[in-house]
Amino acid sequence: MQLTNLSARKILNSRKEETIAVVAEVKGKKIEASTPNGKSRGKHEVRDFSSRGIDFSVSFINALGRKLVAEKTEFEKFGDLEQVEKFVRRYDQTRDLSFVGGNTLFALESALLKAMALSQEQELWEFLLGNGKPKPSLPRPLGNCIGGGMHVNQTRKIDFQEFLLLPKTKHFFDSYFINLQAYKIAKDLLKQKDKEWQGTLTDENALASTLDNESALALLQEVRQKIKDKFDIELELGIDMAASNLLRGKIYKYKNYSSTKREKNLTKEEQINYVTDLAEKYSLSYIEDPLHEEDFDGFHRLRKKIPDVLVCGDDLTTTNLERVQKAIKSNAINALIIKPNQIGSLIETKKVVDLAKKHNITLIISHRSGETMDNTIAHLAVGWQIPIIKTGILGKERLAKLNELLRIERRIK
Ligand code: 2PG
Ligand code: MG
Repeated sequence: MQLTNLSARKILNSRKEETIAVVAEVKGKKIEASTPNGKSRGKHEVRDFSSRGIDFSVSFINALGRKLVAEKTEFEKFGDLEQVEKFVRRYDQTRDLSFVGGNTLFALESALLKAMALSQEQELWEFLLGNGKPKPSLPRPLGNCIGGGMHVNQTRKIDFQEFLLLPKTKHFFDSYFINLQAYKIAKDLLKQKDKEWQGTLTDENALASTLDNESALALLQEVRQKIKDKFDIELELGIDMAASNLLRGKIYKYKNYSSTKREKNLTKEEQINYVTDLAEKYSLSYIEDPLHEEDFDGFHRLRKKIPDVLVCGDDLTTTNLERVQKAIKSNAINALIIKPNQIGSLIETKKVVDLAKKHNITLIISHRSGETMDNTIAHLAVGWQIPIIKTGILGKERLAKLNELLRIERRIK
């Protein structure tokens, strides 16, 4: 494939922050890719845009685009992205990609991949899956129903960042439908139980309740029961504690701990016991970042106490091969969040996916809180056969991914 044009421009994400969109032109057709931004970012993520500012990132892509077009560079397969990475590395030798930015590289590589698929008259998921592969399966949607933490801008809010729903169904469509129903039930229950709630939503369109952490979990247990009674479908529950954001010094500080005791400080030991109790009391299936982003040992000790729960690394691992290797070696996780823009490079992201699969780690590909209409992660989920996708329940940027998966499911059938 030879590009006839490759250029970048600034756009706004769902939080009205600036981000990058890249347009590639091939065979007279244009495709676009854009990149989301995180707010509750892990310390070890690469930088989002150039330290010289997003305008510099845009000009960098434009200059690279002119060069690739002028030199008639060929792109046929995923591995060809190495050429782009070599070029970027000539200019940016920093560990955290601070010269060009991880979002810049991710948007660029997503656009090139989409263009390669287009030039072979394939969809991106088909292109990534390759020929002769068995019929792919769709990921299960992990939907954010209630939220708090850094994704909510109000004084009274839940400490945990996300309360997540994972329906157990055979088809993607049914899970998508159940998440919508569960969201509606949760909203009705909140209207009755959360007298202070003004109808506010989180950055990811989850319900920004003012309930304490445990009351929110109890409410979701009710939702789970109602779904069971009405549809006879099991709804698994999870939380993203984003625990690094709770840490002050060596103490986890809660502001909305329980209905009787709003403020509460927990040591590492107490935090491990608290999470264990919550997992048992509310039969949680999934817990993301239950301890802070440097505490591999804490993750490991928690894992031993709740062996049947998915203990997932996000800020802990930041889609970084070395950190994922360390997490696997120290038996800190059995589940892993994949966010390509945490590391920037799709080649590195794929290495992380392959390593995790080799070690039977359950993978979850994830949106960011500040999203765009881009649907690349939906295609990566199918093309790389990732079993779970975390991408909210409502809002046009989240639906852009979910609707794309619905479409792919119909095509595969
Ligand atoms: C998370 C993400 C997405 P952010 O912590 O899992 O939900 O948040 O994109 O703000 O880092
Ligand atoms: Mg997270």
